[in-house]
Amino acid sequence: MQGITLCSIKTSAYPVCRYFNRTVVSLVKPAQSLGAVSESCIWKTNSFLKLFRKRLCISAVAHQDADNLTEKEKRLLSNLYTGLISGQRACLAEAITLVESTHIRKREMAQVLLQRVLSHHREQETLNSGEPLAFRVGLSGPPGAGKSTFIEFFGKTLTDEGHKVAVLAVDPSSSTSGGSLLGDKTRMTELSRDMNAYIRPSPTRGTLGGVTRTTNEAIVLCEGSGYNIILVETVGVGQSEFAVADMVDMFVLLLPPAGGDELQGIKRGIVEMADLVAITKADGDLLIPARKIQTEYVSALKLLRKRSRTWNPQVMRISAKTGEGIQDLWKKMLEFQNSMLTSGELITKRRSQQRVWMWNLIQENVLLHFRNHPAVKHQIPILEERVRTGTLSPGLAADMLLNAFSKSS
Ligand SMILES: Nc1nc2c(ncn2[C@@H]2O[C@H](COP(=O)(O)OP(=O)(O)OP(=O)(O)O)[C@@H](O)[C@H]2O)c(=O)[nH]1
Ligand SMILES: [Mg+2]
Repeated sequence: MQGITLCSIKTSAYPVCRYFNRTVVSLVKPAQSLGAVSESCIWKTNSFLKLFRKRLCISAVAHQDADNLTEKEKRLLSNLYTGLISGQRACLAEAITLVESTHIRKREMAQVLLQRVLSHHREQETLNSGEPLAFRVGLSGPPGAGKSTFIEFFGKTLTDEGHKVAVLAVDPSSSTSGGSLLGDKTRMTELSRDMNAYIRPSPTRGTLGGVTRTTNEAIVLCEGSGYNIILVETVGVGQSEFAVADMVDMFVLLLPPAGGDELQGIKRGIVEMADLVAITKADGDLLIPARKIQTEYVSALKLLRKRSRTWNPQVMRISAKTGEGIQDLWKKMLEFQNSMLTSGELITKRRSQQRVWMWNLIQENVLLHFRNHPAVKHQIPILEERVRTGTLSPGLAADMLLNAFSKSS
């Protein structure tokens, strides 16, 4: 009975932690003095209170940051936060727009919001026995591999099973073609109408080949809004997939059944990162080439360095046209998730990803600060030109710029 009471208080008390702290103390302390509460219940209560105090500290940090904000901004953030965690799509969209903003004030607000969403996220994870609430999957492949068509089919399969799916489409090609994302939206017509799916193109600016710093933050916001499967689509032509691999639990490479030449653009390093390779369009006339490519990749993967203690990358065939192989692919993905969770590799991976991401942000910001610093800004093109024409060594040019920068900062 006491266990049940404690458990139900636990669940309902999270949103009102301050009240809970007081309530539990006032309920348990007198009962304890009367000898009506067992040792184990007291122990559970104490550890739970410790957790709450920790939670209050996290809130305090967020509140400290929020102190710089005006009342109006605080109200706006509060509404956005409440709407976001209760699953309102409009609030999620607005929150992602806020984190994508380059406006300094808005970035400050975005950080306060993110901090709150992260605290909420941590609480939810604690309730989930410390296990991640969402499965993050990166999907990459060369242009035209069939990524969007696959996501449309796969996404529908997942929402039919009751999942909430968020698709973050990172598309570096859209800045040049100007309409690729529009194309994606029309290719994902069914999924974009589904109330349990949310599709969001990422802006193309940023230093990581289309993946912006905000993709990672958008993942956090989607999870805070209750999406439990996050698909991040990238075109495998640049650095973007390396950056995406550092944000997701599983990295899936989609390859069309094309000859060697067409796959030249796919860098070996990308194949090395794949936890699963899916040969797309395995239907009709393309079935035979798909089988051939599958065999080639099975042999190729055997030669690659093993990245996980428990998982061997697999090669599968799928068709988004006939649906063939897509359920099997999902089963394999769950198998991967399970094995990574059981071995503890998933948690370790997520922790190291956080660290990598922090350094990515530092690098990006330090470089931006350096390039725009008045002491070096005008020197850069002149020295670059001298290095290019061979009148100055790269090392000397770098030293000159760094010296000018450090003297003036
Ligand atoms: N036969 C067959 N064709 C497919 C399949 N999936 C996609 N296609 C076709 O392949 C072409 C490219 O598909 P997309 O889904 O747009 O490919 P993508 O990888 O998203 O392309 P980008 O976003 O431009 O990089 C389209 O003409 C699709 O109709 C499939 O399973 N079978
Ligand atoms: Mg696409």
